[in-house]
Amino acid sequence: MRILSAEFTCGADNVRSLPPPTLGEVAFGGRSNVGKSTLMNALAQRKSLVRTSRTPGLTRQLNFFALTASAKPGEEPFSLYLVDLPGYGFAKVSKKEHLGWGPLMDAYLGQRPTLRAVTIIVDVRRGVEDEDAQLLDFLTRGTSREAAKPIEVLLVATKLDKISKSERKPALARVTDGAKRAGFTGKPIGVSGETGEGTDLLWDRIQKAIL
Ligand SMILES: Nc1nc2c(ncn2[C@@H]2O[C@H](COP(=O)(O)OP(=O)(O)O)[C@@H](O)[C@H]2O)c(=O)[nH]1
Ligand SMILES: [Mg+2]
Repeated sequence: MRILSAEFTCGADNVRSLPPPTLGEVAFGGRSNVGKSTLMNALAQRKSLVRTSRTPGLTRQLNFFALTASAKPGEEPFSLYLVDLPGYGFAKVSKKEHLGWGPLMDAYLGQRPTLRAVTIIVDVRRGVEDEDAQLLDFLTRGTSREAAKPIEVLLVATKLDKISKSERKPALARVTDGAKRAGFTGKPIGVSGETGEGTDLLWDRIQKAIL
């Protein structure tokens, strides 16, 4: 994928501050520190479009990044938003916030008309954990989006570079099994945000979901 432009558009901490629903959107969710920002930067082919850190962030807002990309030279470019969802599974988040996704996430995931795909990122070494399973379950039930088009769920196992070649197959099989228990029957896409491995395949899936 050739990225022709990538820029931060806005952050939204309530439904009214969401940008107008003009471009197709792919949202990224995952536990804090799973490697979400690193993967989004790898997809955008930018070093620091999305801030990365060693300390899990407290940001509760949705951040929108507008990208224009072209799959092959001479092919019509397309535009989309990558949407950074708040990281979950962070112990310092209050008990109250922990229960449920909060009104913004509920409204966004349940009703956003331009939301085409949600990428759920798990650590290939840890597999599908409780909150990943909750999100998978919420998205695959589908009933929560009566008013809007169904969305594609993309399950991504990242930090593939952290395990040896021989560990990959069993680790990915564990991710597949964990997802199945949450009602998701697809296969995970193995990637590394660090080396960029697997991001071409992920882009293919994103492009298909957007167009
Ligand atoms: N080895 C390796 N480290 C990664 C990878 N992705 C992220 N990291 C590291 O994991 C930490 C958290 O990454 P970040 O992208 O900020 O996570 P986020 O909280 O999910 O946005 C950082 O120290 C990254 O350098 C990866 O694919 N491979
Ligand atoms: Mg981040």
